[in-house]
Amino acid sequence: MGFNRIEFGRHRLRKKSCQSNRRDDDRNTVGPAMGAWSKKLTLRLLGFLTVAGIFAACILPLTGLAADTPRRPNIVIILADDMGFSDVGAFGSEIKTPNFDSLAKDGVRFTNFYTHASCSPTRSMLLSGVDTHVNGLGNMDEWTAPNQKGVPGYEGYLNTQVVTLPQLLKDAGYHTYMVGKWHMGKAPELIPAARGFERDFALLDGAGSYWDMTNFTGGAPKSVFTENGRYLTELPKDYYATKTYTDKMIGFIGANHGDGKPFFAYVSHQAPHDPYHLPEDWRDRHVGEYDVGWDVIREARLKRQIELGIMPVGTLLAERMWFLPDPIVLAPVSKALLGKKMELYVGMVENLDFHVGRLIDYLKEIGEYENTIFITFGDNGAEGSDLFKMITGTPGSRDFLFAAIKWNQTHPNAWGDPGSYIGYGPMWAQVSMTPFSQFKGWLAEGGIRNALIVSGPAVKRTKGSINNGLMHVADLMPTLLEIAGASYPKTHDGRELPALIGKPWGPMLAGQAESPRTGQDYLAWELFGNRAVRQGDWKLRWQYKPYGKGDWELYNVAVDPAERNDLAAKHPDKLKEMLALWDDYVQANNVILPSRSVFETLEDQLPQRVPVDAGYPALIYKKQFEPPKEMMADPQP
Ligand SMILES: [Ca+2]
Repeated sequence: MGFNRIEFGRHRLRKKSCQSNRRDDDRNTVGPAMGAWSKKLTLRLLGFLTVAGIFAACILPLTGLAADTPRRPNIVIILADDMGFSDVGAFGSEIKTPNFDSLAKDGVRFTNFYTHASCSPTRSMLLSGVDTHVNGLGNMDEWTAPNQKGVPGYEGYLNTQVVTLPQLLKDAGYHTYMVGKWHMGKAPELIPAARGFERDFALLDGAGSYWDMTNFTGGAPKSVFTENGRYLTELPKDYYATKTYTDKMIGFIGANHGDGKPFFAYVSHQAPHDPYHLPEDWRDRHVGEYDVGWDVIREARLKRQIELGIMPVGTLLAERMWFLPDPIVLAPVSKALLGKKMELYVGMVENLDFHVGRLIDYLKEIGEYENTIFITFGDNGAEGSDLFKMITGTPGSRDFLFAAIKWNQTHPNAWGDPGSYIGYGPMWAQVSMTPFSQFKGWLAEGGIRNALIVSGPAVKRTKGSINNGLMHVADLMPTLLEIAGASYPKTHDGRELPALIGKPWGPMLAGQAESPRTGQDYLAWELFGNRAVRQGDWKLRWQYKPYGKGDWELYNVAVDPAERNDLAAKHPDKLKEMLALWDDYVQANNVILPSRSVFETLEDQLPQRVPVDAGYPALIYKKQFEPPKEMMADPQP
């Protein structure tokens, strides 16, 4: 029996049997109620102590044991924006991420962890534990369909029907701090300070410049920031997003350090979301290393994943997407320019890792590292869409003109500077999502499966080990409440709260279970009209053409994580079973498929095939015309 579990049980007992002896600081150690897992243990302990005598239980706090009462752990969530499954070294990357890797070495890596396919839907489930179609992010604000407008659950921000994780942790006696990207509402009642964060330094938008307040469109040209509940008029001097967020978080933690309260730190980085803005000394650390192109890097990553045990032996890569060229056909200058985009992305990840390391070092310095749970992951698949093209729109339009003025640093020597906008494109997004297919925005594994690392006092599994249990971002609410000794209430501020969809990780982190889910539990997603369900090894999927078939597809993702082999026709019974789960999900969460989708015309926009055949396109392969030598002559005077 793990140390933590005994502690939980003992305190629970103490609270029940010796109310009068309870001191104030006990309240921070014991919550009003425990999860089922802790309750079971409590009952077991109660049985034991009946024999030992209630008297003994009552004097326990008065003896030496009270002195070593463990403090509740601090909780740090490091959320990376659009970072892919295979982008940290511990998950098979060649990118240098010593700090993420050190957390993996001290903790456990999880290979079957799911988020949602884009930023705000994931974040809404992280902080509420409630399904997106209930919590307000049934669609992204930016893409709400006409038939979803005005429907509860589709507000486009984290609605006020839900209670947030920081609010409940604050109620349970935690300090609650957040830095970085918020993306869940800008009105005063929706900002971090109104949703349970005691201190914040937050970018309320979904993205923007890393150097200043420049945003993307003529309609909303300025990023909105808050600090401790006030909207900022300007940014601090020497602002650089990743660095400033880290500095602010260190400041928040330091300001209250030593007051006996644990803290919850939500470190919601903007990096490595595009545009790739980087200090100069981080831009040129890998010059030329990616000129080999995407196929070689992807193969090398899968090889390492298999060696590490992240992917099973025999795993196949997703096919290169049909509209992407084999890098072999590209001219050297194209390879170098496309490679340079990846170099910048790699710089973004390495710079992020550096600042994560600063936070780790700070916690070590003040003696808090050992008592801190770290949870790190990316919020969705890597970004394969051309966001800049979406932003600039049609030549002559307002947004196009805005970009021409504010985002005009297009020369490769300026990439990384203010005013430059570089994203790495679908070819490199596929690399980031090795071995999966597709990327952010889609419900293929490449859109929703991410690399999760958990380390710290709650983790009793072998350090550095890997687990394949089926997990979900909404699990964090019940998991962290349990760790804090708190519980999810039925009502908050007089309103009835929606049900949690997640499962607590306690038994799994303690090494007593391999997954928080039984074979009967399922996960489901809907975004932009695409749909998916996962139960056990099976995955059901419906996606718009040409990323999907415009029909239901069925995969065994345990043996086919790249979703290469559609088994819908081969397993009609399984298909039917999974469709019933989809119906159940729709019913339970009021899923309204959008009448308009950002993806509905995609089939017309993308090329049907890529020009990789020998001799095509003619322009690339055209040879210099050499006239017959005997017909050549000098110009006449
Ligand atoms: Ca994101």
